[in-house]
Amino acid sequence: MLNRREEEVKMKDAGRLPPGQALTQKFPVLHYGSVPQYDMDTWTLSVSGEVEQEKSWTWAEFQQLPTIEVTTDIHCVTGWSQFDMVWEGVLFRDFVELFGLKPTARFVMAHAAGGYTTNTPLELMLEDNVLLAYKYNGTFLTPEHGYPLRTFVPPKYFWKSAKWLEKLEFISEDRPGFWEQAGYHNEGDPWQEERYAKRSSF
Ligand SMILES: Nc1nc2c(c(=O)[nH]1)N[C@H]1C(S)=C(S)[C@@H](COP(=O)(O)O)O[C@H]1N2
Ligand SMILES: [Mo]
Repeated sequence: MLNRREEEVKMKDAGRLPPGQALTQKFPVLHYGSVPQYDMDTWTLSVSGEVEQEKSWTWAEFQQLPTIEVTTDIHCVTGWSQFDMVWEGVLFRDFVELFGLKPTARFVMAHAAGGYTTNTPLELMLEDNVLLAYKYNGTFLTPEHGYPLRTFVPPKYFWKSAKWLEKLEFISEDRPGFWEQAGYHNEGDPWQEERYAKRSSF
């Protein structure tokens, strides 16, 4: 096995390490606030806003939905990247078929425990690798990594992947989420190094 430094050089050469990032070989835990504890008998995921049908799923119902596995890299705005992570969950693109979107739906606000939110364009959420993820490396997420469910949006910095997801709100006009209000870039593309907003675009 390559050491961290060798692996970093290899991935940089392969074009897989975005500018200003360093490789980590462990899975860091990072969030604002504390890890929520859920009673899975009462937990639900709900969808609202510009949808054809408002709906919610219990944990048992959610786990009945077909899942896919994706192996991909993630990049945290604080500077670490992790390669070849194996995630499993419901493909977001398939999920929206279950309730239907109004033509006015253009952005998605993910609402998570403790008031954490993050905004993304709908178009991005419909890409190939975007999941409502609940397994990592074949086992359920640990509480600190977002159990039971998180959004998984690997094309963007990892703050766009909301741990402890509770609600998806489909909106017609963009508005900034938690970190986006606090000065992070609205788009957060690691390849463009969109870490912080030069000035607020709102
Ligand atoms: N609910 C919630 N989700 C969150 C955060 C948070 O503070 N709260 N932090 C984000 C940030 S900045 C990162 S880097 C990743 C970290 O995920 P991890 O702890 O599983 O590595 O979670 C993201 N999702
Ligand atoms: Mo982050």
